[in-house]
Amino acid sequence: MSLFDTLKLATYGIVDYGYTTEAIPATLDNYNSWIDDNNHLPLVYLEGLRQEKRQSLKEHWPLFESALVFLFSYHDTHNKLQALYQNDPSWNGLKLASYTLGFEGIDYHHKIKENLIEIGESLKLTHEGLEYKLTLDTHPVLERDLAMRAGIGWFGKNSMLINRHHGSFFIIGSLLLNKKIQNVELKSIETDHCGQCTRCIDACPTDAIDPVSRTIVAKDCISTFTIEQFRLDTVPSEKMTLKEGTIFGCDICQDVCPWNKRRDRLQTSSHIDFKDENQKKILNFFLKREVKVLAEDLNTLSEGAFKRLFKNTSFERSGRRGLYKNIILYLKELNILS
Ligand code: B12
Ligand code: SF4
Ligand code: SF4
Repeated sequence: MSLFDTLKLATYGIVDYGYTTEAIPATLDNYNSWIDDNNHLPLVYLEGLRQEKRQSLKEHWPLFESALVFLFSYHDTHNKLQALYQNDPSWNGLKLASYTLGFEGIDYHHKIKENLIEIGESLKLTHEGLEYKLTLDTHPVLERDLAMRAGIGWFGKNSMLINRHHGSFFIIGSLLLNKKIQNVELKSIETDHCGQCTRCIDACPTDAIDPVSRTIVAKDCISTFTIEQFRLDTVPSEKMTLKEGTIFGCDICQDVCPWNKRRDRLQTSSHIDFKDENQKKILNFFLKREVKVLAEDLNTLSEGAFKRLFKNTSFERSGRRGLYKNIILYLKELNILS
């Protein structure tokens, strides 16, 4: 039986996994020069001590010997959201990053963390003396590079890690291990499959993708502005636009990618059937009401009330104020507000 089956990985929505013993990122120089060129700003948490820790997994966790890297897909949710944007007459024109509705509408930092702990604990049962440490987005680890080293994808020109069979709509979650483990299939490093394509570069509304370095200029990315800069009152990049309705995160450079389109076609269900309570709450609050009414609600709700309403969702972290700021910019750009 493969490790995939033994660990019941499919039950967690994992679509692929890989294994590596390499502690040092293969594209470290690219990361360091990205920081030196200040392309990370305003994301200062990527520099300093956290930059040093990213230089090697042993800097982050001295016990590191190997890693299992998992891809947690939310492509199905992405398809349902696309169906809603295309076919639901009650949709108000706003768009949310599709990961916010994936994972039952629960913040993936919580949901996938639980999954990783369960997988780690079951690995311990069969590997004496095994210890693990998980890495999931917020840890000082170059996770796309880790997945690349594990042989489960390449860096697209949009800077996403793309998997040949599963596209890029997935979250990377990994277990760092204090031992090397046996009976794991080793995958060879994936080659570049972007070829001459430039669809993501052409589609990005803010020209945030640097085609030469294959990285993005963080300050120009809608995702930075709408998710990370939630305390701002001003618009720091002259390129910023939310005209397309992207009020929380942005999927545009992935929507257009042929490697996701291929996956879209393989998906059998694309009904707009969001069943989970959190999903329904998010949809009804953000995507199904007149945008001006939504803005008024966000303006009058207290921060505490908003956090209670969206507890355990991706919106709890960013809070009310950031979303209000995003929606006001959208309304102004559409000349609905002056
Ligand atoms: C900071 C950050 C952001 C920033 C900056 C993104 C960026 N592209 O750098 C912002 C806020 C903009 C952001 C946005 C998003 N993010 Co984010 N983010 C991160 C975080 C915390 C660090 C990324 C980082 O180190 N960036 C620095 C750049 C230089 O490194 P890199 O992106 O890993 O790119 C490598 C390659 O590009 C390579 N490289 C560089 N130049 C070149 C040139 C060549 C020729 C080659 C071959 C390689 C190469 O070197 C780099 C270093 O290894 C990671 C989690 C983590 N701990 O890694 C999540 C992560 C990258 N984000 C993720 C997601 C889902 C998103 C969004 C889709 C969310 C959304 N819907 O809005 C968008 C996508 C925007 C985009 N096109 O990248 C996922 C990506 C999954 C995937 N399939 O790749 C991650 C891995 C989180 C996770 N655990 O799943 N994010
Ligand atoms: S996430 Fe949106 S703004 Fe950022 S690079 Fe992709 S298309 Fe551009
Ligand atoms: S849209 Fe084209 S260039 Fe961009 S990541 Fe996908 S295949 Fe690569």
